[in-house]
Amino acid sequence: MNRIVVLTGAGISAESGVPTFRGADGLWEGHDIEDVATPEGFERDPDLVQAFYDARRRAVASVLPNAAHRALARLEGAIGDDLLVVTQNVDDLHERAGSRNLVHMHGELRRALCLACGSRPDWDADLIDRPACRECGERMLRPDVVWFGEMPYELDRIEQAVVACDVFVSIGTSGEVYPAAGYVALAAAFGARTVELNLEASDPAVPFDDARVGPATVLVPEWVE
Ligand code: BJW
Repeated sequence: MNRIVVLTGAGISAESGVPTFRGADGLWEGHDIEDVATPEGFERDPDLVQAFYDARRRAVASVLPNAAHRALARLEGAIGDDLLVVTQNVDDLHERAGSRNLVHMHGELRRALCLACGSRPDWDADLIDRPACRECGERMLRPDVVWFGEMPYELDRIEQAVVACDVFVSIGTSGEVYPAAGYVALAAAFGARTVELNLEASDPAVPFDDARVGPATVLVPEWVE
C-alpha cells in the first residue's frame, strides 16, 4: 500500500484566479487580517466580515478548477482512498475537479455555521442579508470558516493520516499557518518521503526531501503522471 497525503494551500487555486493570502496582490490587501479573519473582528464588525466572505463566495463561483486540481482527482481515481487531500482552502475547486477523499481543515465558503444551534448548512446565498438558519430559525449565521484562534476541522483524522502515510506532498502553501505548517515535520518524523511543489522555494529549514519550484498547473500533473 502506498498511502499519500497531499496538503494544499492557496497556491493550487491561484491559476484558477483565486488570489493567495500573502502574495503581492494578496487577498488581505485593503483588509487587516485581524478585521476579517478573527472571531474578534467578526464581533466588532459582522457586516464587514459577511460582505468580505460574500464577495469571495461570488468570486469562487465564477472560476474553474485547473490542471492541478484535476490531476489530484485523477490520482484518486487511480488509487482510491490511499490518497487523502487535506486542503486549507475554503473554495470548492477540489470537489468540482472530482476529489472525494478530501478534508477542508479551514472550513468551506459554501457552508454557513449557525452560532445558535451549531449546524453547518450548505449555503450559497449572501450572509450579509442575515438569513435565518434552516435548522433553528435564528438569524445567527456566520461563514463556516476557521479563523485565527479557532480549532481547525478534523484534526484527529488528518494527524492519523499524516503519521501513517508513505508520501507527504505540500502544494502551494507558504507554511506560515499552524497546525498545517507542522505536518511536514510530523510526516518526516514518522518516516514519510516529503515533497514540496511551490511557485517559490520555501523556508530551507523545512525538511522536504524533494522541493520542486514552479506553477502548480505544471508541477502537479508532472508529479501525478
Ligand atoms: C503557488 C502558486 C502557483 C502561489 N503554483 N504555488 C505562534 C506559533 C505557532 C502558531 C501560532 C502562533 N501564534 C498563533 C498561532 C496559531 C495560528 C497561527 O498559525 N498563526 C500564524 C500566523 C503564526 N493558527 C491558528 O490560530 C489555527 N488554530 C489553532 O492553532 O488552533 C489551536 C490548536 C492548538 C493545537 C493544535 C491544533 C490547533 C487556525 C488557523 C486558521 C487559518 N485561517 C485562514 C483563513 C481561513 C478562512 C479564509 O480563507 O478566509 O486560513 S488564514 C489563511 O492562511 C487561510 C489559509 O488556509 C491559511 C494558509 O495560507 P496559504 O494557503 O499557505 O496561502 P499563502 O498566501 O500564505 O501562500 C500561498 C503559497 O502559494 C505561497 O507559498 C506561494 O509561493 C504559492 N503559490 N501561486 C504553486 N501558481
